[in-house]
Amino acid sequence: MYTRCIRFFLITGIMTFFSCNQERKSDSHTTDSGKNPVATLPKSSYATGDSITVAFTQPVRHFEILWNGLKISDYRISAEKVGFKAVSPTTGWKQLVVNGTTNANEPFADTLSVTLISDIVPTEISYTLLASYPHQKSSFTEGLEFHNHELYESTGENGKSQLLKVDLQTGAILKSVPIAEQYFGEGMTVFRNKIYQLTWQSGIGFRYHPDFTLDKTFSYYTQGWGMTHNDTCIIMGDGSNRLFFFDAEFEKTGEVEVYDNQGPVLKINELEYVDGYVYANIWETNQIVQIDLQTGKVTGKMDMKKIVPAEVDRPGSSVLNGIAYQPSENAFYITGKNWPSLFKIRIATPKNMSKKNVVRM
Ligand SMILES: [Ca+2]
Repeated sequence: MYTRCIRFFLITGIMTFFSCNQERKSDSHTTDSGKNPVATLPKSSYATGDSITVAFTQPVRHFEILWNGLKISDYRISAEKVGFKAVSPTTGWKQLVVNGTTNANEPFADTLSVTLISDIVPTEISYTLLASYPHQKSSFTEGLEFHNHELYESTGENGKSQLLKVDLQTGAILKSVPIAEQYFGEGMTVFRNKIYQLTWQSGIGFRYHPDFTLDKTFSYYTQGWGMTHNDTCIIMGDGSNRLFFFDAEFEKTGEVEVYDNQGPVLKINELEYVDGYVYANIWETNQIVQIDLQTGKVTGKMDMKKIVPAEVDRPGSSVLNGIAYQPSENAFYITGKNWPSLFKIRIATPKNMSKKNVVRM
């Protein structure tokens, strides 16, 4: 009741203020309220949990705020501004609609865009190098994944792209299938006993049976970069800060935008899903980020510089690009495009990181 009373007096006060303000302004100029927005945002980027401020350009009689389609009832009013909490489970673009009636009895409905970045400072994740293995220098690695203790790899470049099964100990190619010259191979993953392989800019992917015979092709309307999966869906990146979710027939079922506390995390490349998090190379860097798949927030970062072979540490070409997790060893295997080595590492689990069960369909 106390809160309601305060709100009543605040609203009464702000309406009186707006009315007085209206009278002062009416002598100086006229405003076409049908064209100019009544509700505005002083800034459009906020961290999740921040207070969002909506400013009114003219006095309003009453208003309503819809945040991602839901009416906001808990807000604070001061002077010509209204503030409310940017509550959202995910980062990224959000829609804010403010509608109502001005003191001049003009209805208004303004649609505003808000971008939510992460409110978390990513933890620097440490790791231990456990072993190294040979890796085919001819392999322009675009995808790397274990399935039933066997190592699969997808390679790129037109005329050289392949799907491979590789012997971990020797780097020898145990099984391979080339893809046609016009395609540039990209990420791969094994989902529900089928092998999926993306191409870069062709919008065409390949689905194989376990014996590497082609099952079908599928299409998508963005670039193909990294790919991984969890129990319920395939997860794919396109080089932006977005991860897309697909079912087994490659019908899109959702997406999440990835942000750290500085802004969008772009150039997300090779992917590996482990316990609710996606680990991703950032293209042309030695960095792997840990992404909370439920929220899109980057929770941790790893600098892989200390394992990058000196002879291949060149931007734009032989870059870090391969992450595979072997659950039976709790170990990650890391390599890069045309690297001579593949490294086995174990990462230290940050104290604030919990195993998650993520369901996205
Ligand atoms: Ca992978």
